[in-house]
Amino acid sequence: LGCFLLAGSEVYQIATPPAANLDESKVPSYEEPKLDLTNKKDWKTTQRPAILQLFAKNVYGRVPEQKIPVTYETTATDRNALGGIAIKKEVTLHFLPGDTAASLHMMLYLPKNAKARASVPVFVGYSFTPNAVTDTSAQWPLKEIVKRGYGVAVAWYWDIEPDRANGWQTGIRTRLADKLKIQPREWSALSAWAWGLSRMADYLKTEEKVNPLQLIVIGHSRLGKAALWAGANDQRFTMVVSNESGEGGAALGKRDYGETIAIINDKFPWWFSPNYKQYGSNPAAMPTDQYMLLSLIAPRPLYVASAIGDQWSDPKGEFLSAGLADPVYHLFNKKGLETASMPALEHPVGETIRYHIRTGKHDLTRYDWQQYMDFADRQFKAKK
Ligand code: GTR
Repeated sequence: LGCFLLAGSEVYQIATPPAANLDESKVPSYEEPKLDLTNKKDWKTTQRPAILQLFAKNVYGRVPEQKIPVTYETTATDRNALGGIAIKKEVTLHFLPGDTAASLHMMLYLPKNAKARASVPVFVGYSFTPNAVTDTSAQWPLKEIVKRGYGVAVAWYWDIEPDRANGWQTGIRTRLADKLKIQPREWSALSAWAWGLSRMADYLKTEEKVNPLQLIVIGHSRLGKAALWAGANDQRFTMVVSNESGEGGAALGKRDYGETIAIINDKFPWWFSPNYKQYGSNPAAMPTDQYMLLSLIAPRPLYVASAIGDQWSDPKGEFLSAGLADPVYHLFNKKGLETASMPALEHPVGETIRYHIRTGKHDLTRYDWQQYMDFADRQFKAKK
């Protein structure tokens, strides 16, 4: 009937998931929870906090609000990085005195030619690879980003929690349990990764060359889920980019296409809260859906991107989800996606919510980055 997955001493009970549906004509009808919107004030003071809580309770677990002292150690500075166009700093964020493993190793690249007193917008995100590899990774076209006047702050997500079933035992969920006053099973790997992104933001606020009002949180796939959850919790991220975040990210969970809640909880139970498991067999019972997570980003600029070769992430479900967030943007007199028909390949659409679907497979590409920078240029132009 079901199976048990043992992850350290954590026990997750999961029903064996049915195979994914990848046929649009076989998508069963589904109903989305309705937001009963009234005005901006009510949204900010009542509805938004309530929805955030629902996601913490049912999907990701909490992100602890407890503040802890963090020390910053600059371990290297290269004033001639990326062929001479960037200043590269390597900064370790120490979360626990005397515990070298409770730390995050961040790389920060800033354009060298920025005017003496100017500060720059910065992309903040995790990479799938350790720093030495990320430096030359195709997913991080650092030179091109820096040339366009953006900074990049990037770290390997395994520093916060190794991405495997028992990762929580050696990651910060265990190491910081006392300090943060939260037990490991009250949150999840995704919440831990989101927490780490906020700690990067804390550091960036101390860098005078970084514009504290232009922090763009970005992530691909599972790291896109983390970026969205971080952006929902931490409004210091003034723009949010989801690159093919799919199930548990931008895609609608009640829409049965591609990866499902049952499949993702079966394969990656540690990403989500134990409570999320119950919705695998009954997504209709879920009080939330992912468009509500996107709504929590409002009125900040949001970019949701898909790839045609990445049907597992449900491009259409990501597009529909982005559009369903429009009404909350309207409360702030902002235009959101404003279209019900999916655009052609490589034809980004939308105003404060932007969407594209491109040719190619599941990946974070140069094309994607170019669209994010074009979007950020427009969003931040007035303030640059
Ligand atoms: C897949 C997973 C997706 C996505 C992806 C990734 O295996 O099913 O939800 O997160 O991994 O992170 O590349």
